[in-house]
Amino acid sequence: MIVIHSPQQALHAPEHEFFRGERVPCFETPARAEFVLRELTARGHALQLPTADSRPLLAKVHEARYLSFIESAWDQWLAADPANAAVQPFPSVWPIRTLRSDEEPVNFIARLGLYSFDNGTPISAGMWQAAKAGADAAATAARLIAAGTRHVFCATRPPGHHAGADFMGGYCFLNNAAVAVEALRAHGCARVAVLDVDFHHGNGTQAIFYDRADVLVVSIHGDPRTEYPFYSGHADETGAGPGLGFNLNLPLPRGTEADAWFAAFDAAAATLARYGAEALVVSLGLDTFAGDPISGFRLQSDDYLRLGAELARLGLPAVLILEGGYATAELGVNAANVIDGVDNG
Ligand code: Q9C
Ligand code: ZN
Repeated sequence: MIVIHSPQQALHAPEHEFFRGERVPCFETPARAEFVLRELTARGHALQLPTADSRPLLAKVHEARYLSFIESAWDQWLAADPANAAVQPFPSVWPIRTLRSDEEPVNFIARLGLYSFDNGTPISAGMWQAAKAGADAAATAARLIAAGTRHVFCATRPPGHHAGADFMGGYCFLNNAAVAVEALRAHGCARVAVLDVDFHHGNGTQAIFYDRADVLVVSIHGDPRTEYPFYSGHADETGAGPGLGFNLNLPLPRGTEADAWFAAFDAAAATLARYGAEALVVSLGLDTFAGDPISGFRLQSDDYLRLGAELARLGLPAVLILEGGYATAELGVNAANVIDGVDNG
């Protein structure tokens, strides 16, 4: 399978995040992509650099003031105080409910809160370059699909499925899956489906397409009653307005093993088949792995070969995009198993 990758991913390397009130080393690291590339290369897959500019697609997916903010966020942080170069910014106040989100605060940390839904998304000096390269990869993959390639994998980070039109969160800044959808549509695919198999509900992708009938979003994830992102991902979220009936959530309890997970996959596949999509975007999170340090499903490495085969069986041209997966040393084998499963399925 063609694999799109940019070395710019390594420019996003924040040191720590907050976990249970403590500062801990980041789970979402450049090493994740390195393990994935190493294994894919060892198995003979061809790497390509992104060649498309995602900028026009980003303008469709995200709000202009949000893009302006994240593109220069690190410079704004340094402008507030040059000593900030050695310190990571985190939001500490958010405009929930009665508070105003129409006015951009002058204070940088307040602006960071305006554009975040958690304090778990560290920004770094190279965040924009890394995230932009990931979005460019998604646009490049969609162009390859439009030119007749069956499957393309974006081995990119930071991930994207928690990022909404005007917010970051869950390690995500730019919604690469949504960029791929818009790119496929710009290339003439009228009906596109997203299948999100990351352990965490892809709240950003859901929100971006929630009122649209031309994009079906299906997600299998940990039940938000107990799992991040908590405030999105319930089964009764089925779309709004013209998009009613075009969003399917399949939440599963913490501890779910392969048999129950693949039963949910069958339900997702049935909905995808009924929709009649022309192309598919897969948000390929691998944090469903039993060894994942921050997630709660129990898939084993061999199950990812089966996942790849099941994805191939959907019979759709597909852009696959790396999302989560934090068992770093096993991430390469798990990702490559999906890719080989698709190729051999
Ligand atoms: N500070 C993805 O898998 N963070 N994102 C938990 C809280 C939430 C995961 C720690 C995990 C986000 C793309
Ligand atoms: Zn995840």
